[in-house]
Amino acid sequence: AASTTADAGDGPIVHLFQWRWESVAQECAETLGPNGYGAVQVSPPQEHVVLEGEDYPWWQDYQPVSYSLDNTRRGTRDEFASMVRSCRDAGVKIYVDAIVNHMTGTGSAGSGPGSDGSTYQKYSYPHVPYGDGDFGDCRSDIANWSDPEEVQNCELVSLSDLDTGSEHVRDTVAGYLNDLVDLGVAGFRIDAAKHVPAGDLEAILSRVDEVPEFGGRPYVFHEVLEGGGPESIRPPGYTHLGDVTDMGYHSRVGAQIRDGQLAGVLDTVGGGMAVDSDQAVVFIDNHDTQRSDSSISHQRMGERHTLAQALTLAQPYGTPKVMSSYRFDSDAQGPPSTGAEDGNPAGAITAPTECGADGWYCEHRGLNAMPTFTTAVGDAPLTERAEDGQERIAFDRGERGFAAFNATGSEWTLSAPTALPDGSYCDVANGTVGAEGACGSGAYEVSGGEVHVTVPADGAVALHTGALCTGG
Ligand code: LM2
Ligand code: CA
Repeated sequence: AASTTADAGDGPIVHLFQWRWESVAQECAETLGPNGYGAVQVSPPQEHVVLEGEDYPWWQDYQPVSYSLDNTRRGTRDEFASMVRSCRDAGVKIYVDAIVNHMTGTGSAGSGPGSDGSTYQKYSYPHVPYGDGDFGDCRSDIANWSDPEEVQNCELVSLSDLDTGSEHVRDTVAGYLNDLVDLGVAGFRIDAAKHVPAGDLEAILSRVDEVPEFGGRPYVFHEVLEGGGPESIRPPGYTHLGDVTDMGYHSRVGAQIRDGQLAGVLDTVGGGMAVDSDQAVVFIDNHDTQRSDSSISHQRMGERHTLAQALTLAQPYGTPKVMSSYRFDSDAQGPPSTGAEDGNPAGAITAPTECGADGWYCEHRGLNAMPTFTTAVGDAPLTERAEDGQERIAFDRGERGFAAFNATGSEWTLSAPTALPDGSYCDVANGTVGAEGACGSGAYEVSGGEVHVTVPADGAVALHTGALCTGG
């Protein structure tokens, strides 16, 4: 509803999975702002379990112990606040992955203390405070995934399920979100939204303040996995409360690009997606699918994955979210770190300033200034301009952009008609754009409604009216 949440801000989102706050701040200033990103999705910032016995898996973050922002694996509250300011100064918003459905689980999770020293047990979190009565009556795992009662009131992988129908829980969760908004956080990914009744989320979001710096309500997108059952627990059941993640984009488009079916992608995004374009957040992969369906990931696809994310930024469906991740040998493996240290038992996460080193992929850097294309073309319609088999396509976006994609092992040189005005354009898929209009990579001429480009093997070329080559 327009009353509870804002529309997507300008520009694509990048998920800097497991990055420390100080590294995110640096990346905003040096890379994300200049290359056109609108926002960063950061890892959950609240106090979390610390699982030494499990070798500190990444998923510690998804088991909240309290809503303290201090001393998480990613830094202090001050570092978090300073990151929000640095990114804002670079024109980049911070979106927080907000866990509102549950607190900690069982088994290896033990009973604390949490990352900020809070004691806890399952169903008892004195630092919040939440007690036994703040959790639902169903204290067993979801069994029937088509039954909204179970999906929303029983436990997701045995995580203690908050009674989001209660005033105390609603006020407390809204208090956490408002603390973040006060620090300048401009949006939220609502984790496990499928497991919270839409009415409860509406009650919580209606208590969330406007973001002071940006004006208006925070932008919200809900993590709602497709599956059986009625609409109330599927993506369409949440679109009145913000945008929703479209997993079908990952599974369908991700697989098509992996398999070199680029022409088919245009048919897929042209119709039959789960929700309307302006309600969807789309991605080739996320931190979950990388592990559940690893065939569609940078680790498996390499350059083809870069192409997939570039094409996602160029096509017209949804708000694109870019994944930026690290190499892993086992699903639970945490981010690259220096090992356990005093005051940081989970180990100091390394700063991925030198991407490629230490296992950080930094997929977003390989996309160069491609996010500027997304913003420049806006909702201009797609017109196909060239095709060479299934594996090579080129299209216009109105009169604002032209892009070509090549999922083969050899260069593709083509001449294509285009509606771009005559001029010299920076290739934003392969280079950045300098302040004085200097292209980081080559430039291409558009003349008389035609353009001649050379698309690298497993690569892209992208030109748009916001990146004219006017400098040296
Ligand atoms: C999500 N979206 O809706 C996140 O994207 C996903 O990464 C989260 O699961 C999930 N919801 C809950 O927030 C991750 C991870 C799970 C992990 C949980 C909790 O994928 O494997 O579960 O976080 O840390 C782990 C264990 C699981 C155990 C559970 C509770 O893997 O075996 O269940 O903790 O102790 C007994
Ligand atoms: Ca629930």
